[in-house]
Amino acid sequence: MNTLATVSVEALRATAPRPPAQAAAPRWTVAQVEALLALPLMDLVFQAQTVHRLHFDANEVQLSTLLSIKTGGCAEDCGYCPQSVHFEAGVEATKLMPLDEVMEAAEAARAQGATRFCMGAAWRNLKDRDVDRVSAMVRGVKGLGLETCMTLGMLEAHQAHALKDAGLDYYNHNLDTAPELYGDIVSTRTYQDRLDTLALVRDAGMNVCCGGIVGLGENRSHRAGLLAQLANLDPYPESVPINNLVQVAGTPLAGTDALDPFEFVRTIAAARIAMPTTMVRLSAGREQMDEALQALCFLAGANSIFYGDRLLTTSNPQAERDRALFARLGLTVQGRGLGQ
Ligand code: SAM
Ligand code: DTB
Ligand code: SF4
Repeated sequence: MNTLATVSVEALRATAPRPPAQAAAPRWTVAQVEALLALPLMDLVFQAQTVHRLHFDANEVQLSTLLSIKTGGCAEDCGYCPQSVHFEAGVEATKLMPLDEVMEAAEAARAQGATRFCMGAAWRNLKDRDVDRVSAMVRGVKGLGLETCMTLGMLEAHQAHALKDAGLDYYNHNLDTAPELYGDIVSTRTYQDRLDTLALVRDAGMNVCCGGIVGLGENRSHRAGLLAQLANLDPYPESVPINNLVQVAGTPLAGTDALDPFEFVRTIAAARIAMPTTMVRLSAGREQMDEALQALCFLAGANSIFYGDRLLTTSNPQAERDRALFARLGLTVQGRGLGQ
């Protein structure tokens, strides 16, 4: 009798010699991302749109609304941020917002058509004394049928688990720029601190929202460095916000030469190609972009925006104006009907 015929493929695989364990090779090198960024724009956008269509409805956009639940007075010194206590940017510090006000804002966001509600606090790190209050916000907002996202600074493992237990869907924590430029932009924490919190978020079972900010005076190689870091997170983030610096007087980066808008489009396109299934969010800086540029960003693979007239401390296009843009572009809203 041919015994082999009765042995399952699984059993054979289980006994087969295994290759020696190797560190996983990075999916993307900085040079590879830089080569993408250097493509002729039409080729790059075509490639990004092709990848986009393999995984998404190319005419659909997802809407997230932001709420600053604790503004200003932040101990960190991120050179782009008006909420740092180190700079005079005219932002008044507030205490943590009461639950009923958060619920009111979330209900308004839902009524406008948002499907995700992102709550941001200007904290270096979450304190144990605030865990119950932010957890109550997660439960409340989730109870409205919205996806929940929070960005509260650095976390410890038990805090990440508490947020997950409360039902938090996404935690936003950006790498912001390339590792080698990070120290020029922020001195009060390290790149590794950011990576550590991201690992805790992942370990606790939450979705990761992690992106960056361009227009800081970085070069193309830095933008490639940021995207390679993001794409090589294993797994890569489910959401990747790409922010264009909103220059606020009083912050050290105010007065930086504005980024060429086509470089911004290239960054979006390369993010789409390097992270094919992520939601690429066209984030801060939309108010300063015209509608044709935003359309080009959607063509390059952006499929999510911050929606509502405020970001955290700065302004964002009016919801009505965005709805008119969706109608003009024939974009539908994820979870809603055309242009609603
Ligand atoms: N404090 C938390 C932290 O830094 O992780 C959460 C809030 S912080 C405001 C979230 C992100 O907003 C930053 O990582 C940065 O990418 C973005 N951001 C802050 N100020 C900005 C600005 N002036 N223009 C564009 N993006 C900005
Ligand atoms: C992200 O990447 N961008 C958002 C959100 N995550 C928290 C914040 C943008 C802030 C823009 C400046 C402000 O309004 O203060
Ligand atoms: Fe604080 Fe976040 Fe602003 Fe940095 S970006 S100063 S951590 S609020």
